[in-house]
Amino acid sequence: MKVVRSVCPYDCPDACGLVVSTEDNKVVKVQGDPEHPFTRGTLCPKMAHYERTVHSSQRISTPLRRSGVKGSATFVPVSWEEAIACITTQWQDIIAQYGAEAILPYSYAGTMGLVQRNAGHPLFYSLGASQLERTICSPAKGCGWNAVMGQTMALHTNEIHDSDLIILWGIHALATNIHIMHDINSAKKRGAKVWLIDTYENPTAKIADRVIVVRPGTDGALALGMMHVIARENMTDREFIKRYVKGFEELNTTVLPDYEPAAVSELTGIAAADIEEMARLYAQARAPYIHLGSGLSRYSNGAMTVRAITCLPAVVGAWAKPGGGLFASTSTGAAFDTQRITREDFQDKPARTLNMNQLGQILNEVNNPPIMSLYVYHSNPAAIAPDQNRVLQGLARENLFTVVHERFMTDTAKYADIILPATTSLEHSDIYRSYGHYGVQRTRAVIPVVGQAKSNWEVFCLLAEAMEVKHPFFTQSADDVIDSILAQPSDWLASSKLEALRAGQPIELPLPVGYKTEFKTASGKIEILNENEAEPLPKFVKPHGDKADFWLVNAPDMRLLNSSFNERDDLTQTNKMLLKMNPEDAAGKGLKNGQLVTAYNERGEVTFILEVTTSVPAGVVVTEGVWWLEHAPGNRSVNALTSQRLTDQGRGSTFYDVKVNVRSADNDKSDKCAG
Ligand SMILES: Nc1nc2c(c(=O)[nH]1)N[C@H]1C(S)=C(S)[C@@H](COP(=O)(O)OP(=O)(O)OC[C@H]3O[C@@H](n4cnc5c(=O)[nH]c(N)nc54)[C@H](O)[C@@H]3O)O[C@H]1N2
Ligand SMILES: Nc1nc2c(c(=O)[nH]1)N[C@H]1C(S)=C(S)[C@@H](COP(=O)(O)OP(=O)(O)OC[C@H]3O[C@@H](n4cnc5c(=O)[nH]c(N)nc54)[C@H](O)[C@@H]3O)O[C@H]1N2
Ligand code: SF4
Ligand SMILES: [Mo]
Repeated sequence: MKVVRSVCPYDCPDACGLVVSTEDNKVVKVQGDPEHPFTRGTLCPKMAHYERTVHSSQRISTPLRRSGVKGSATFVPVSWEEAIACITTQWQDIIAQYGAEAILPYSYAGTMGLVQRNAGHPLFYSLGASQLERTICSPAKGCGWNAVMGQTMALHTNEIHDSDLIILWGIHALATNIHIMHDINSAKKRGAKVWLIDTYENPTAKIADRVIVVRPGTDGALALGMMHVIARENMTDREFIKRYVKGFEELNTTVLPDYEPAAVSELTGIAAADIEEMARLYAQARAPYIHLGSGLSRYSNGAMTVRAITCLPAVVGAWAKPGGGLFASTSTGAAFDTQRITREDFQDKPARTLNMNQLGQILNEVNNPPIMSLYVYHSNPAAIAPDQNRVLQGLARENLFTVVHERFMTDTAKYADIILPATTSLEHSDIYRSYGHYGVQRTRAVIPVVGQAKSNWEVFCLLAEAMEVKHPFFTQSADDVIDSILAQPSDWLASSKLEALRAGQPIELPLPVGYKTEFKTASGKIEILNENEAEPLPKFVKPHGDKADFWLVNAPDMRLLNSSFNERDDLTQTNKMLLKMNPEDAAGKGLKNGQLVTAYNERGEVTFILEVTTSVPAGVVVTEGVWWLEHAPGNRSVNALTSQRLTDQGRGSTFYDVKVNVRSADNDKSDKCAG
């Protein structure tokens, strides 16, 4: 038996250290790495049996060519030579007729490794293909943070350990960021209180001392209401504000008067007395710490919401207190010279940029040139992109040449003309950083490739050769590229334990002493007032919504990661595609627990299994997880309801800024029979 270190490759802030045991070139066990500084030897239930994904009988093992109708998943195996030749011929014809911008790459974060994730950029830059604006996750969150904090370094999450009030704001931490529980538990043992502020009592509520249920998209008003009370009752930290904050007086005199608790209660659905009490407890805490999720930024007012919340710790001086502050996400971009992977310099002239949230529009509307080929790698847009009906309509276009590089027969792969089999993270090399901590780690393949799988890096090198993109860059291996990055490290990386990193050990990027009050903004202060913003001061803006009865919160599921892990029957056998509804709402509509219901709006209709539960407030319905269509009770999954609208800043997705009506699906069936 061999035991080798690796890293969890999924799009999760934890980026866990793994210890992988292999026997006869097969993975037999996957465990957490006790030496990993953040994850400390534990894993989530998804990865505890990663070997079941790696050696799944559902893995795509050879290249495939379509032999039936698009979407029907009928394919015949072909050789790699045939597959690459087919793509090359199609692309050469398309480029000759429409120009290279008729080719669109589509990728996101099936793997977070820097090399494999970005491996397509050099080729698509070289070809002059359309560029993809990769903003499906949470760019509005970044914009909201930047407006107030600029480039200030993110908190080290071990601050949690010293906090006495930990606010999980719009984050289902037990599912999406479970390793912060190490520090939450130790803080709780020392008396810290935990609050969850969310649109429903998500399963993380069970570790919270207090759950505050807020109306979707109104957290900005809540934050301003809390600041109103804090200012009114003279609970601000005047010394801190004087030294470190710009614009509190302007906020206090021109904005906060509009946010009296009664008015904020109307907007948020939280009782005025609760808002007052929250403000007092927050201001009086020794070291209040806010851990901010991303869900609340996926609204048309997302950046402004995050901006308002980000002002709170400034007003009470939390940053100066050990254990206090606000965590949004870690940015370690400066540690790595990713230009060595992405090679923007390979692009001769600027190509147009298309937004990944608007794939439905892009594929169906006449563009100049139209998109004639889509190359999808480590993403599953047929399931995860908003407005599924439009996306599927586009993917079904007979004249669209679609290539999908995948590990499994996803909803997107079913629409491919050519499928290429992809490696898992244990079959290729990479280097990882995290958006939840300061750990970084290098990995090497642990087992030989399964079947004929190839990594993203290898496939793009093959395609470059076939498309006659002649540059020695494309003759390197992934290891060569990683070695070249580590051979000329940035100052930040060089100041860390570089030898250990090269040897595959998890290491942490060092943080400068006093970083918590080193505010990297134009003024050097926290900018509640920021003249470079269209709105110099934060305020509450209503979310967009739709004309329908219920807000639809479509939150993460513990057992899935976006649409990944749908292949794992051991995780996902039961409770697929539930729609949670409050008992009063269900009674009002004559709906019963366990029955099939249809949620619908102007974009689509989706069948769910109804769960009647008090964990959801009136006027809101909740579904967890992005499911493959084969797991759906009807013929669509959640994203048939979500919209292609973009956020106020950052051109991000607005998955949660959506409303639906709900009816019994039993009637649907009898209608169909009657017709
Ligand atoms: N198990 C699992 N883990 C995951 C993922 C997954 O799908 N499953 N996805 C991964 C990805 S890609 C990401 S980006 C990360 C982080 O993903 P995030 O989007 O930060 O996910 P959560 O942390 O659960 O935050 C979503 C929570 O926000 C709540 N919410 C929605 N609207 C509002 C609102 O207006 N106000 C408030 N206060 N709360 C609101 C939802 O009810 C839900 O509980 O998680 C990653 N980890
Ligand atoms: N309704 C709704 N929709 C959402 C969200 C939501 O909260 N609600 N969350 C959104 C968010 S935050 C995000 S980040 C996006 C994420 O969307 P995606 O990044 O598309 O994530 P996945 O659905 O996990 O799809 C990743 C695919 O990559 C494949 N893969 C894994 N490793 C490799 C590899 O090395 N090479 C190749 N070629 N393939 C590989 C996996 O098999 C998997 O099918 O989804 C978004 N969609
Ligand atoms: S999905 Fe997240 S919590 Fe689970 S093993 Fe991977 S990084 Fe860790
Ligand atoms: Mo994400």
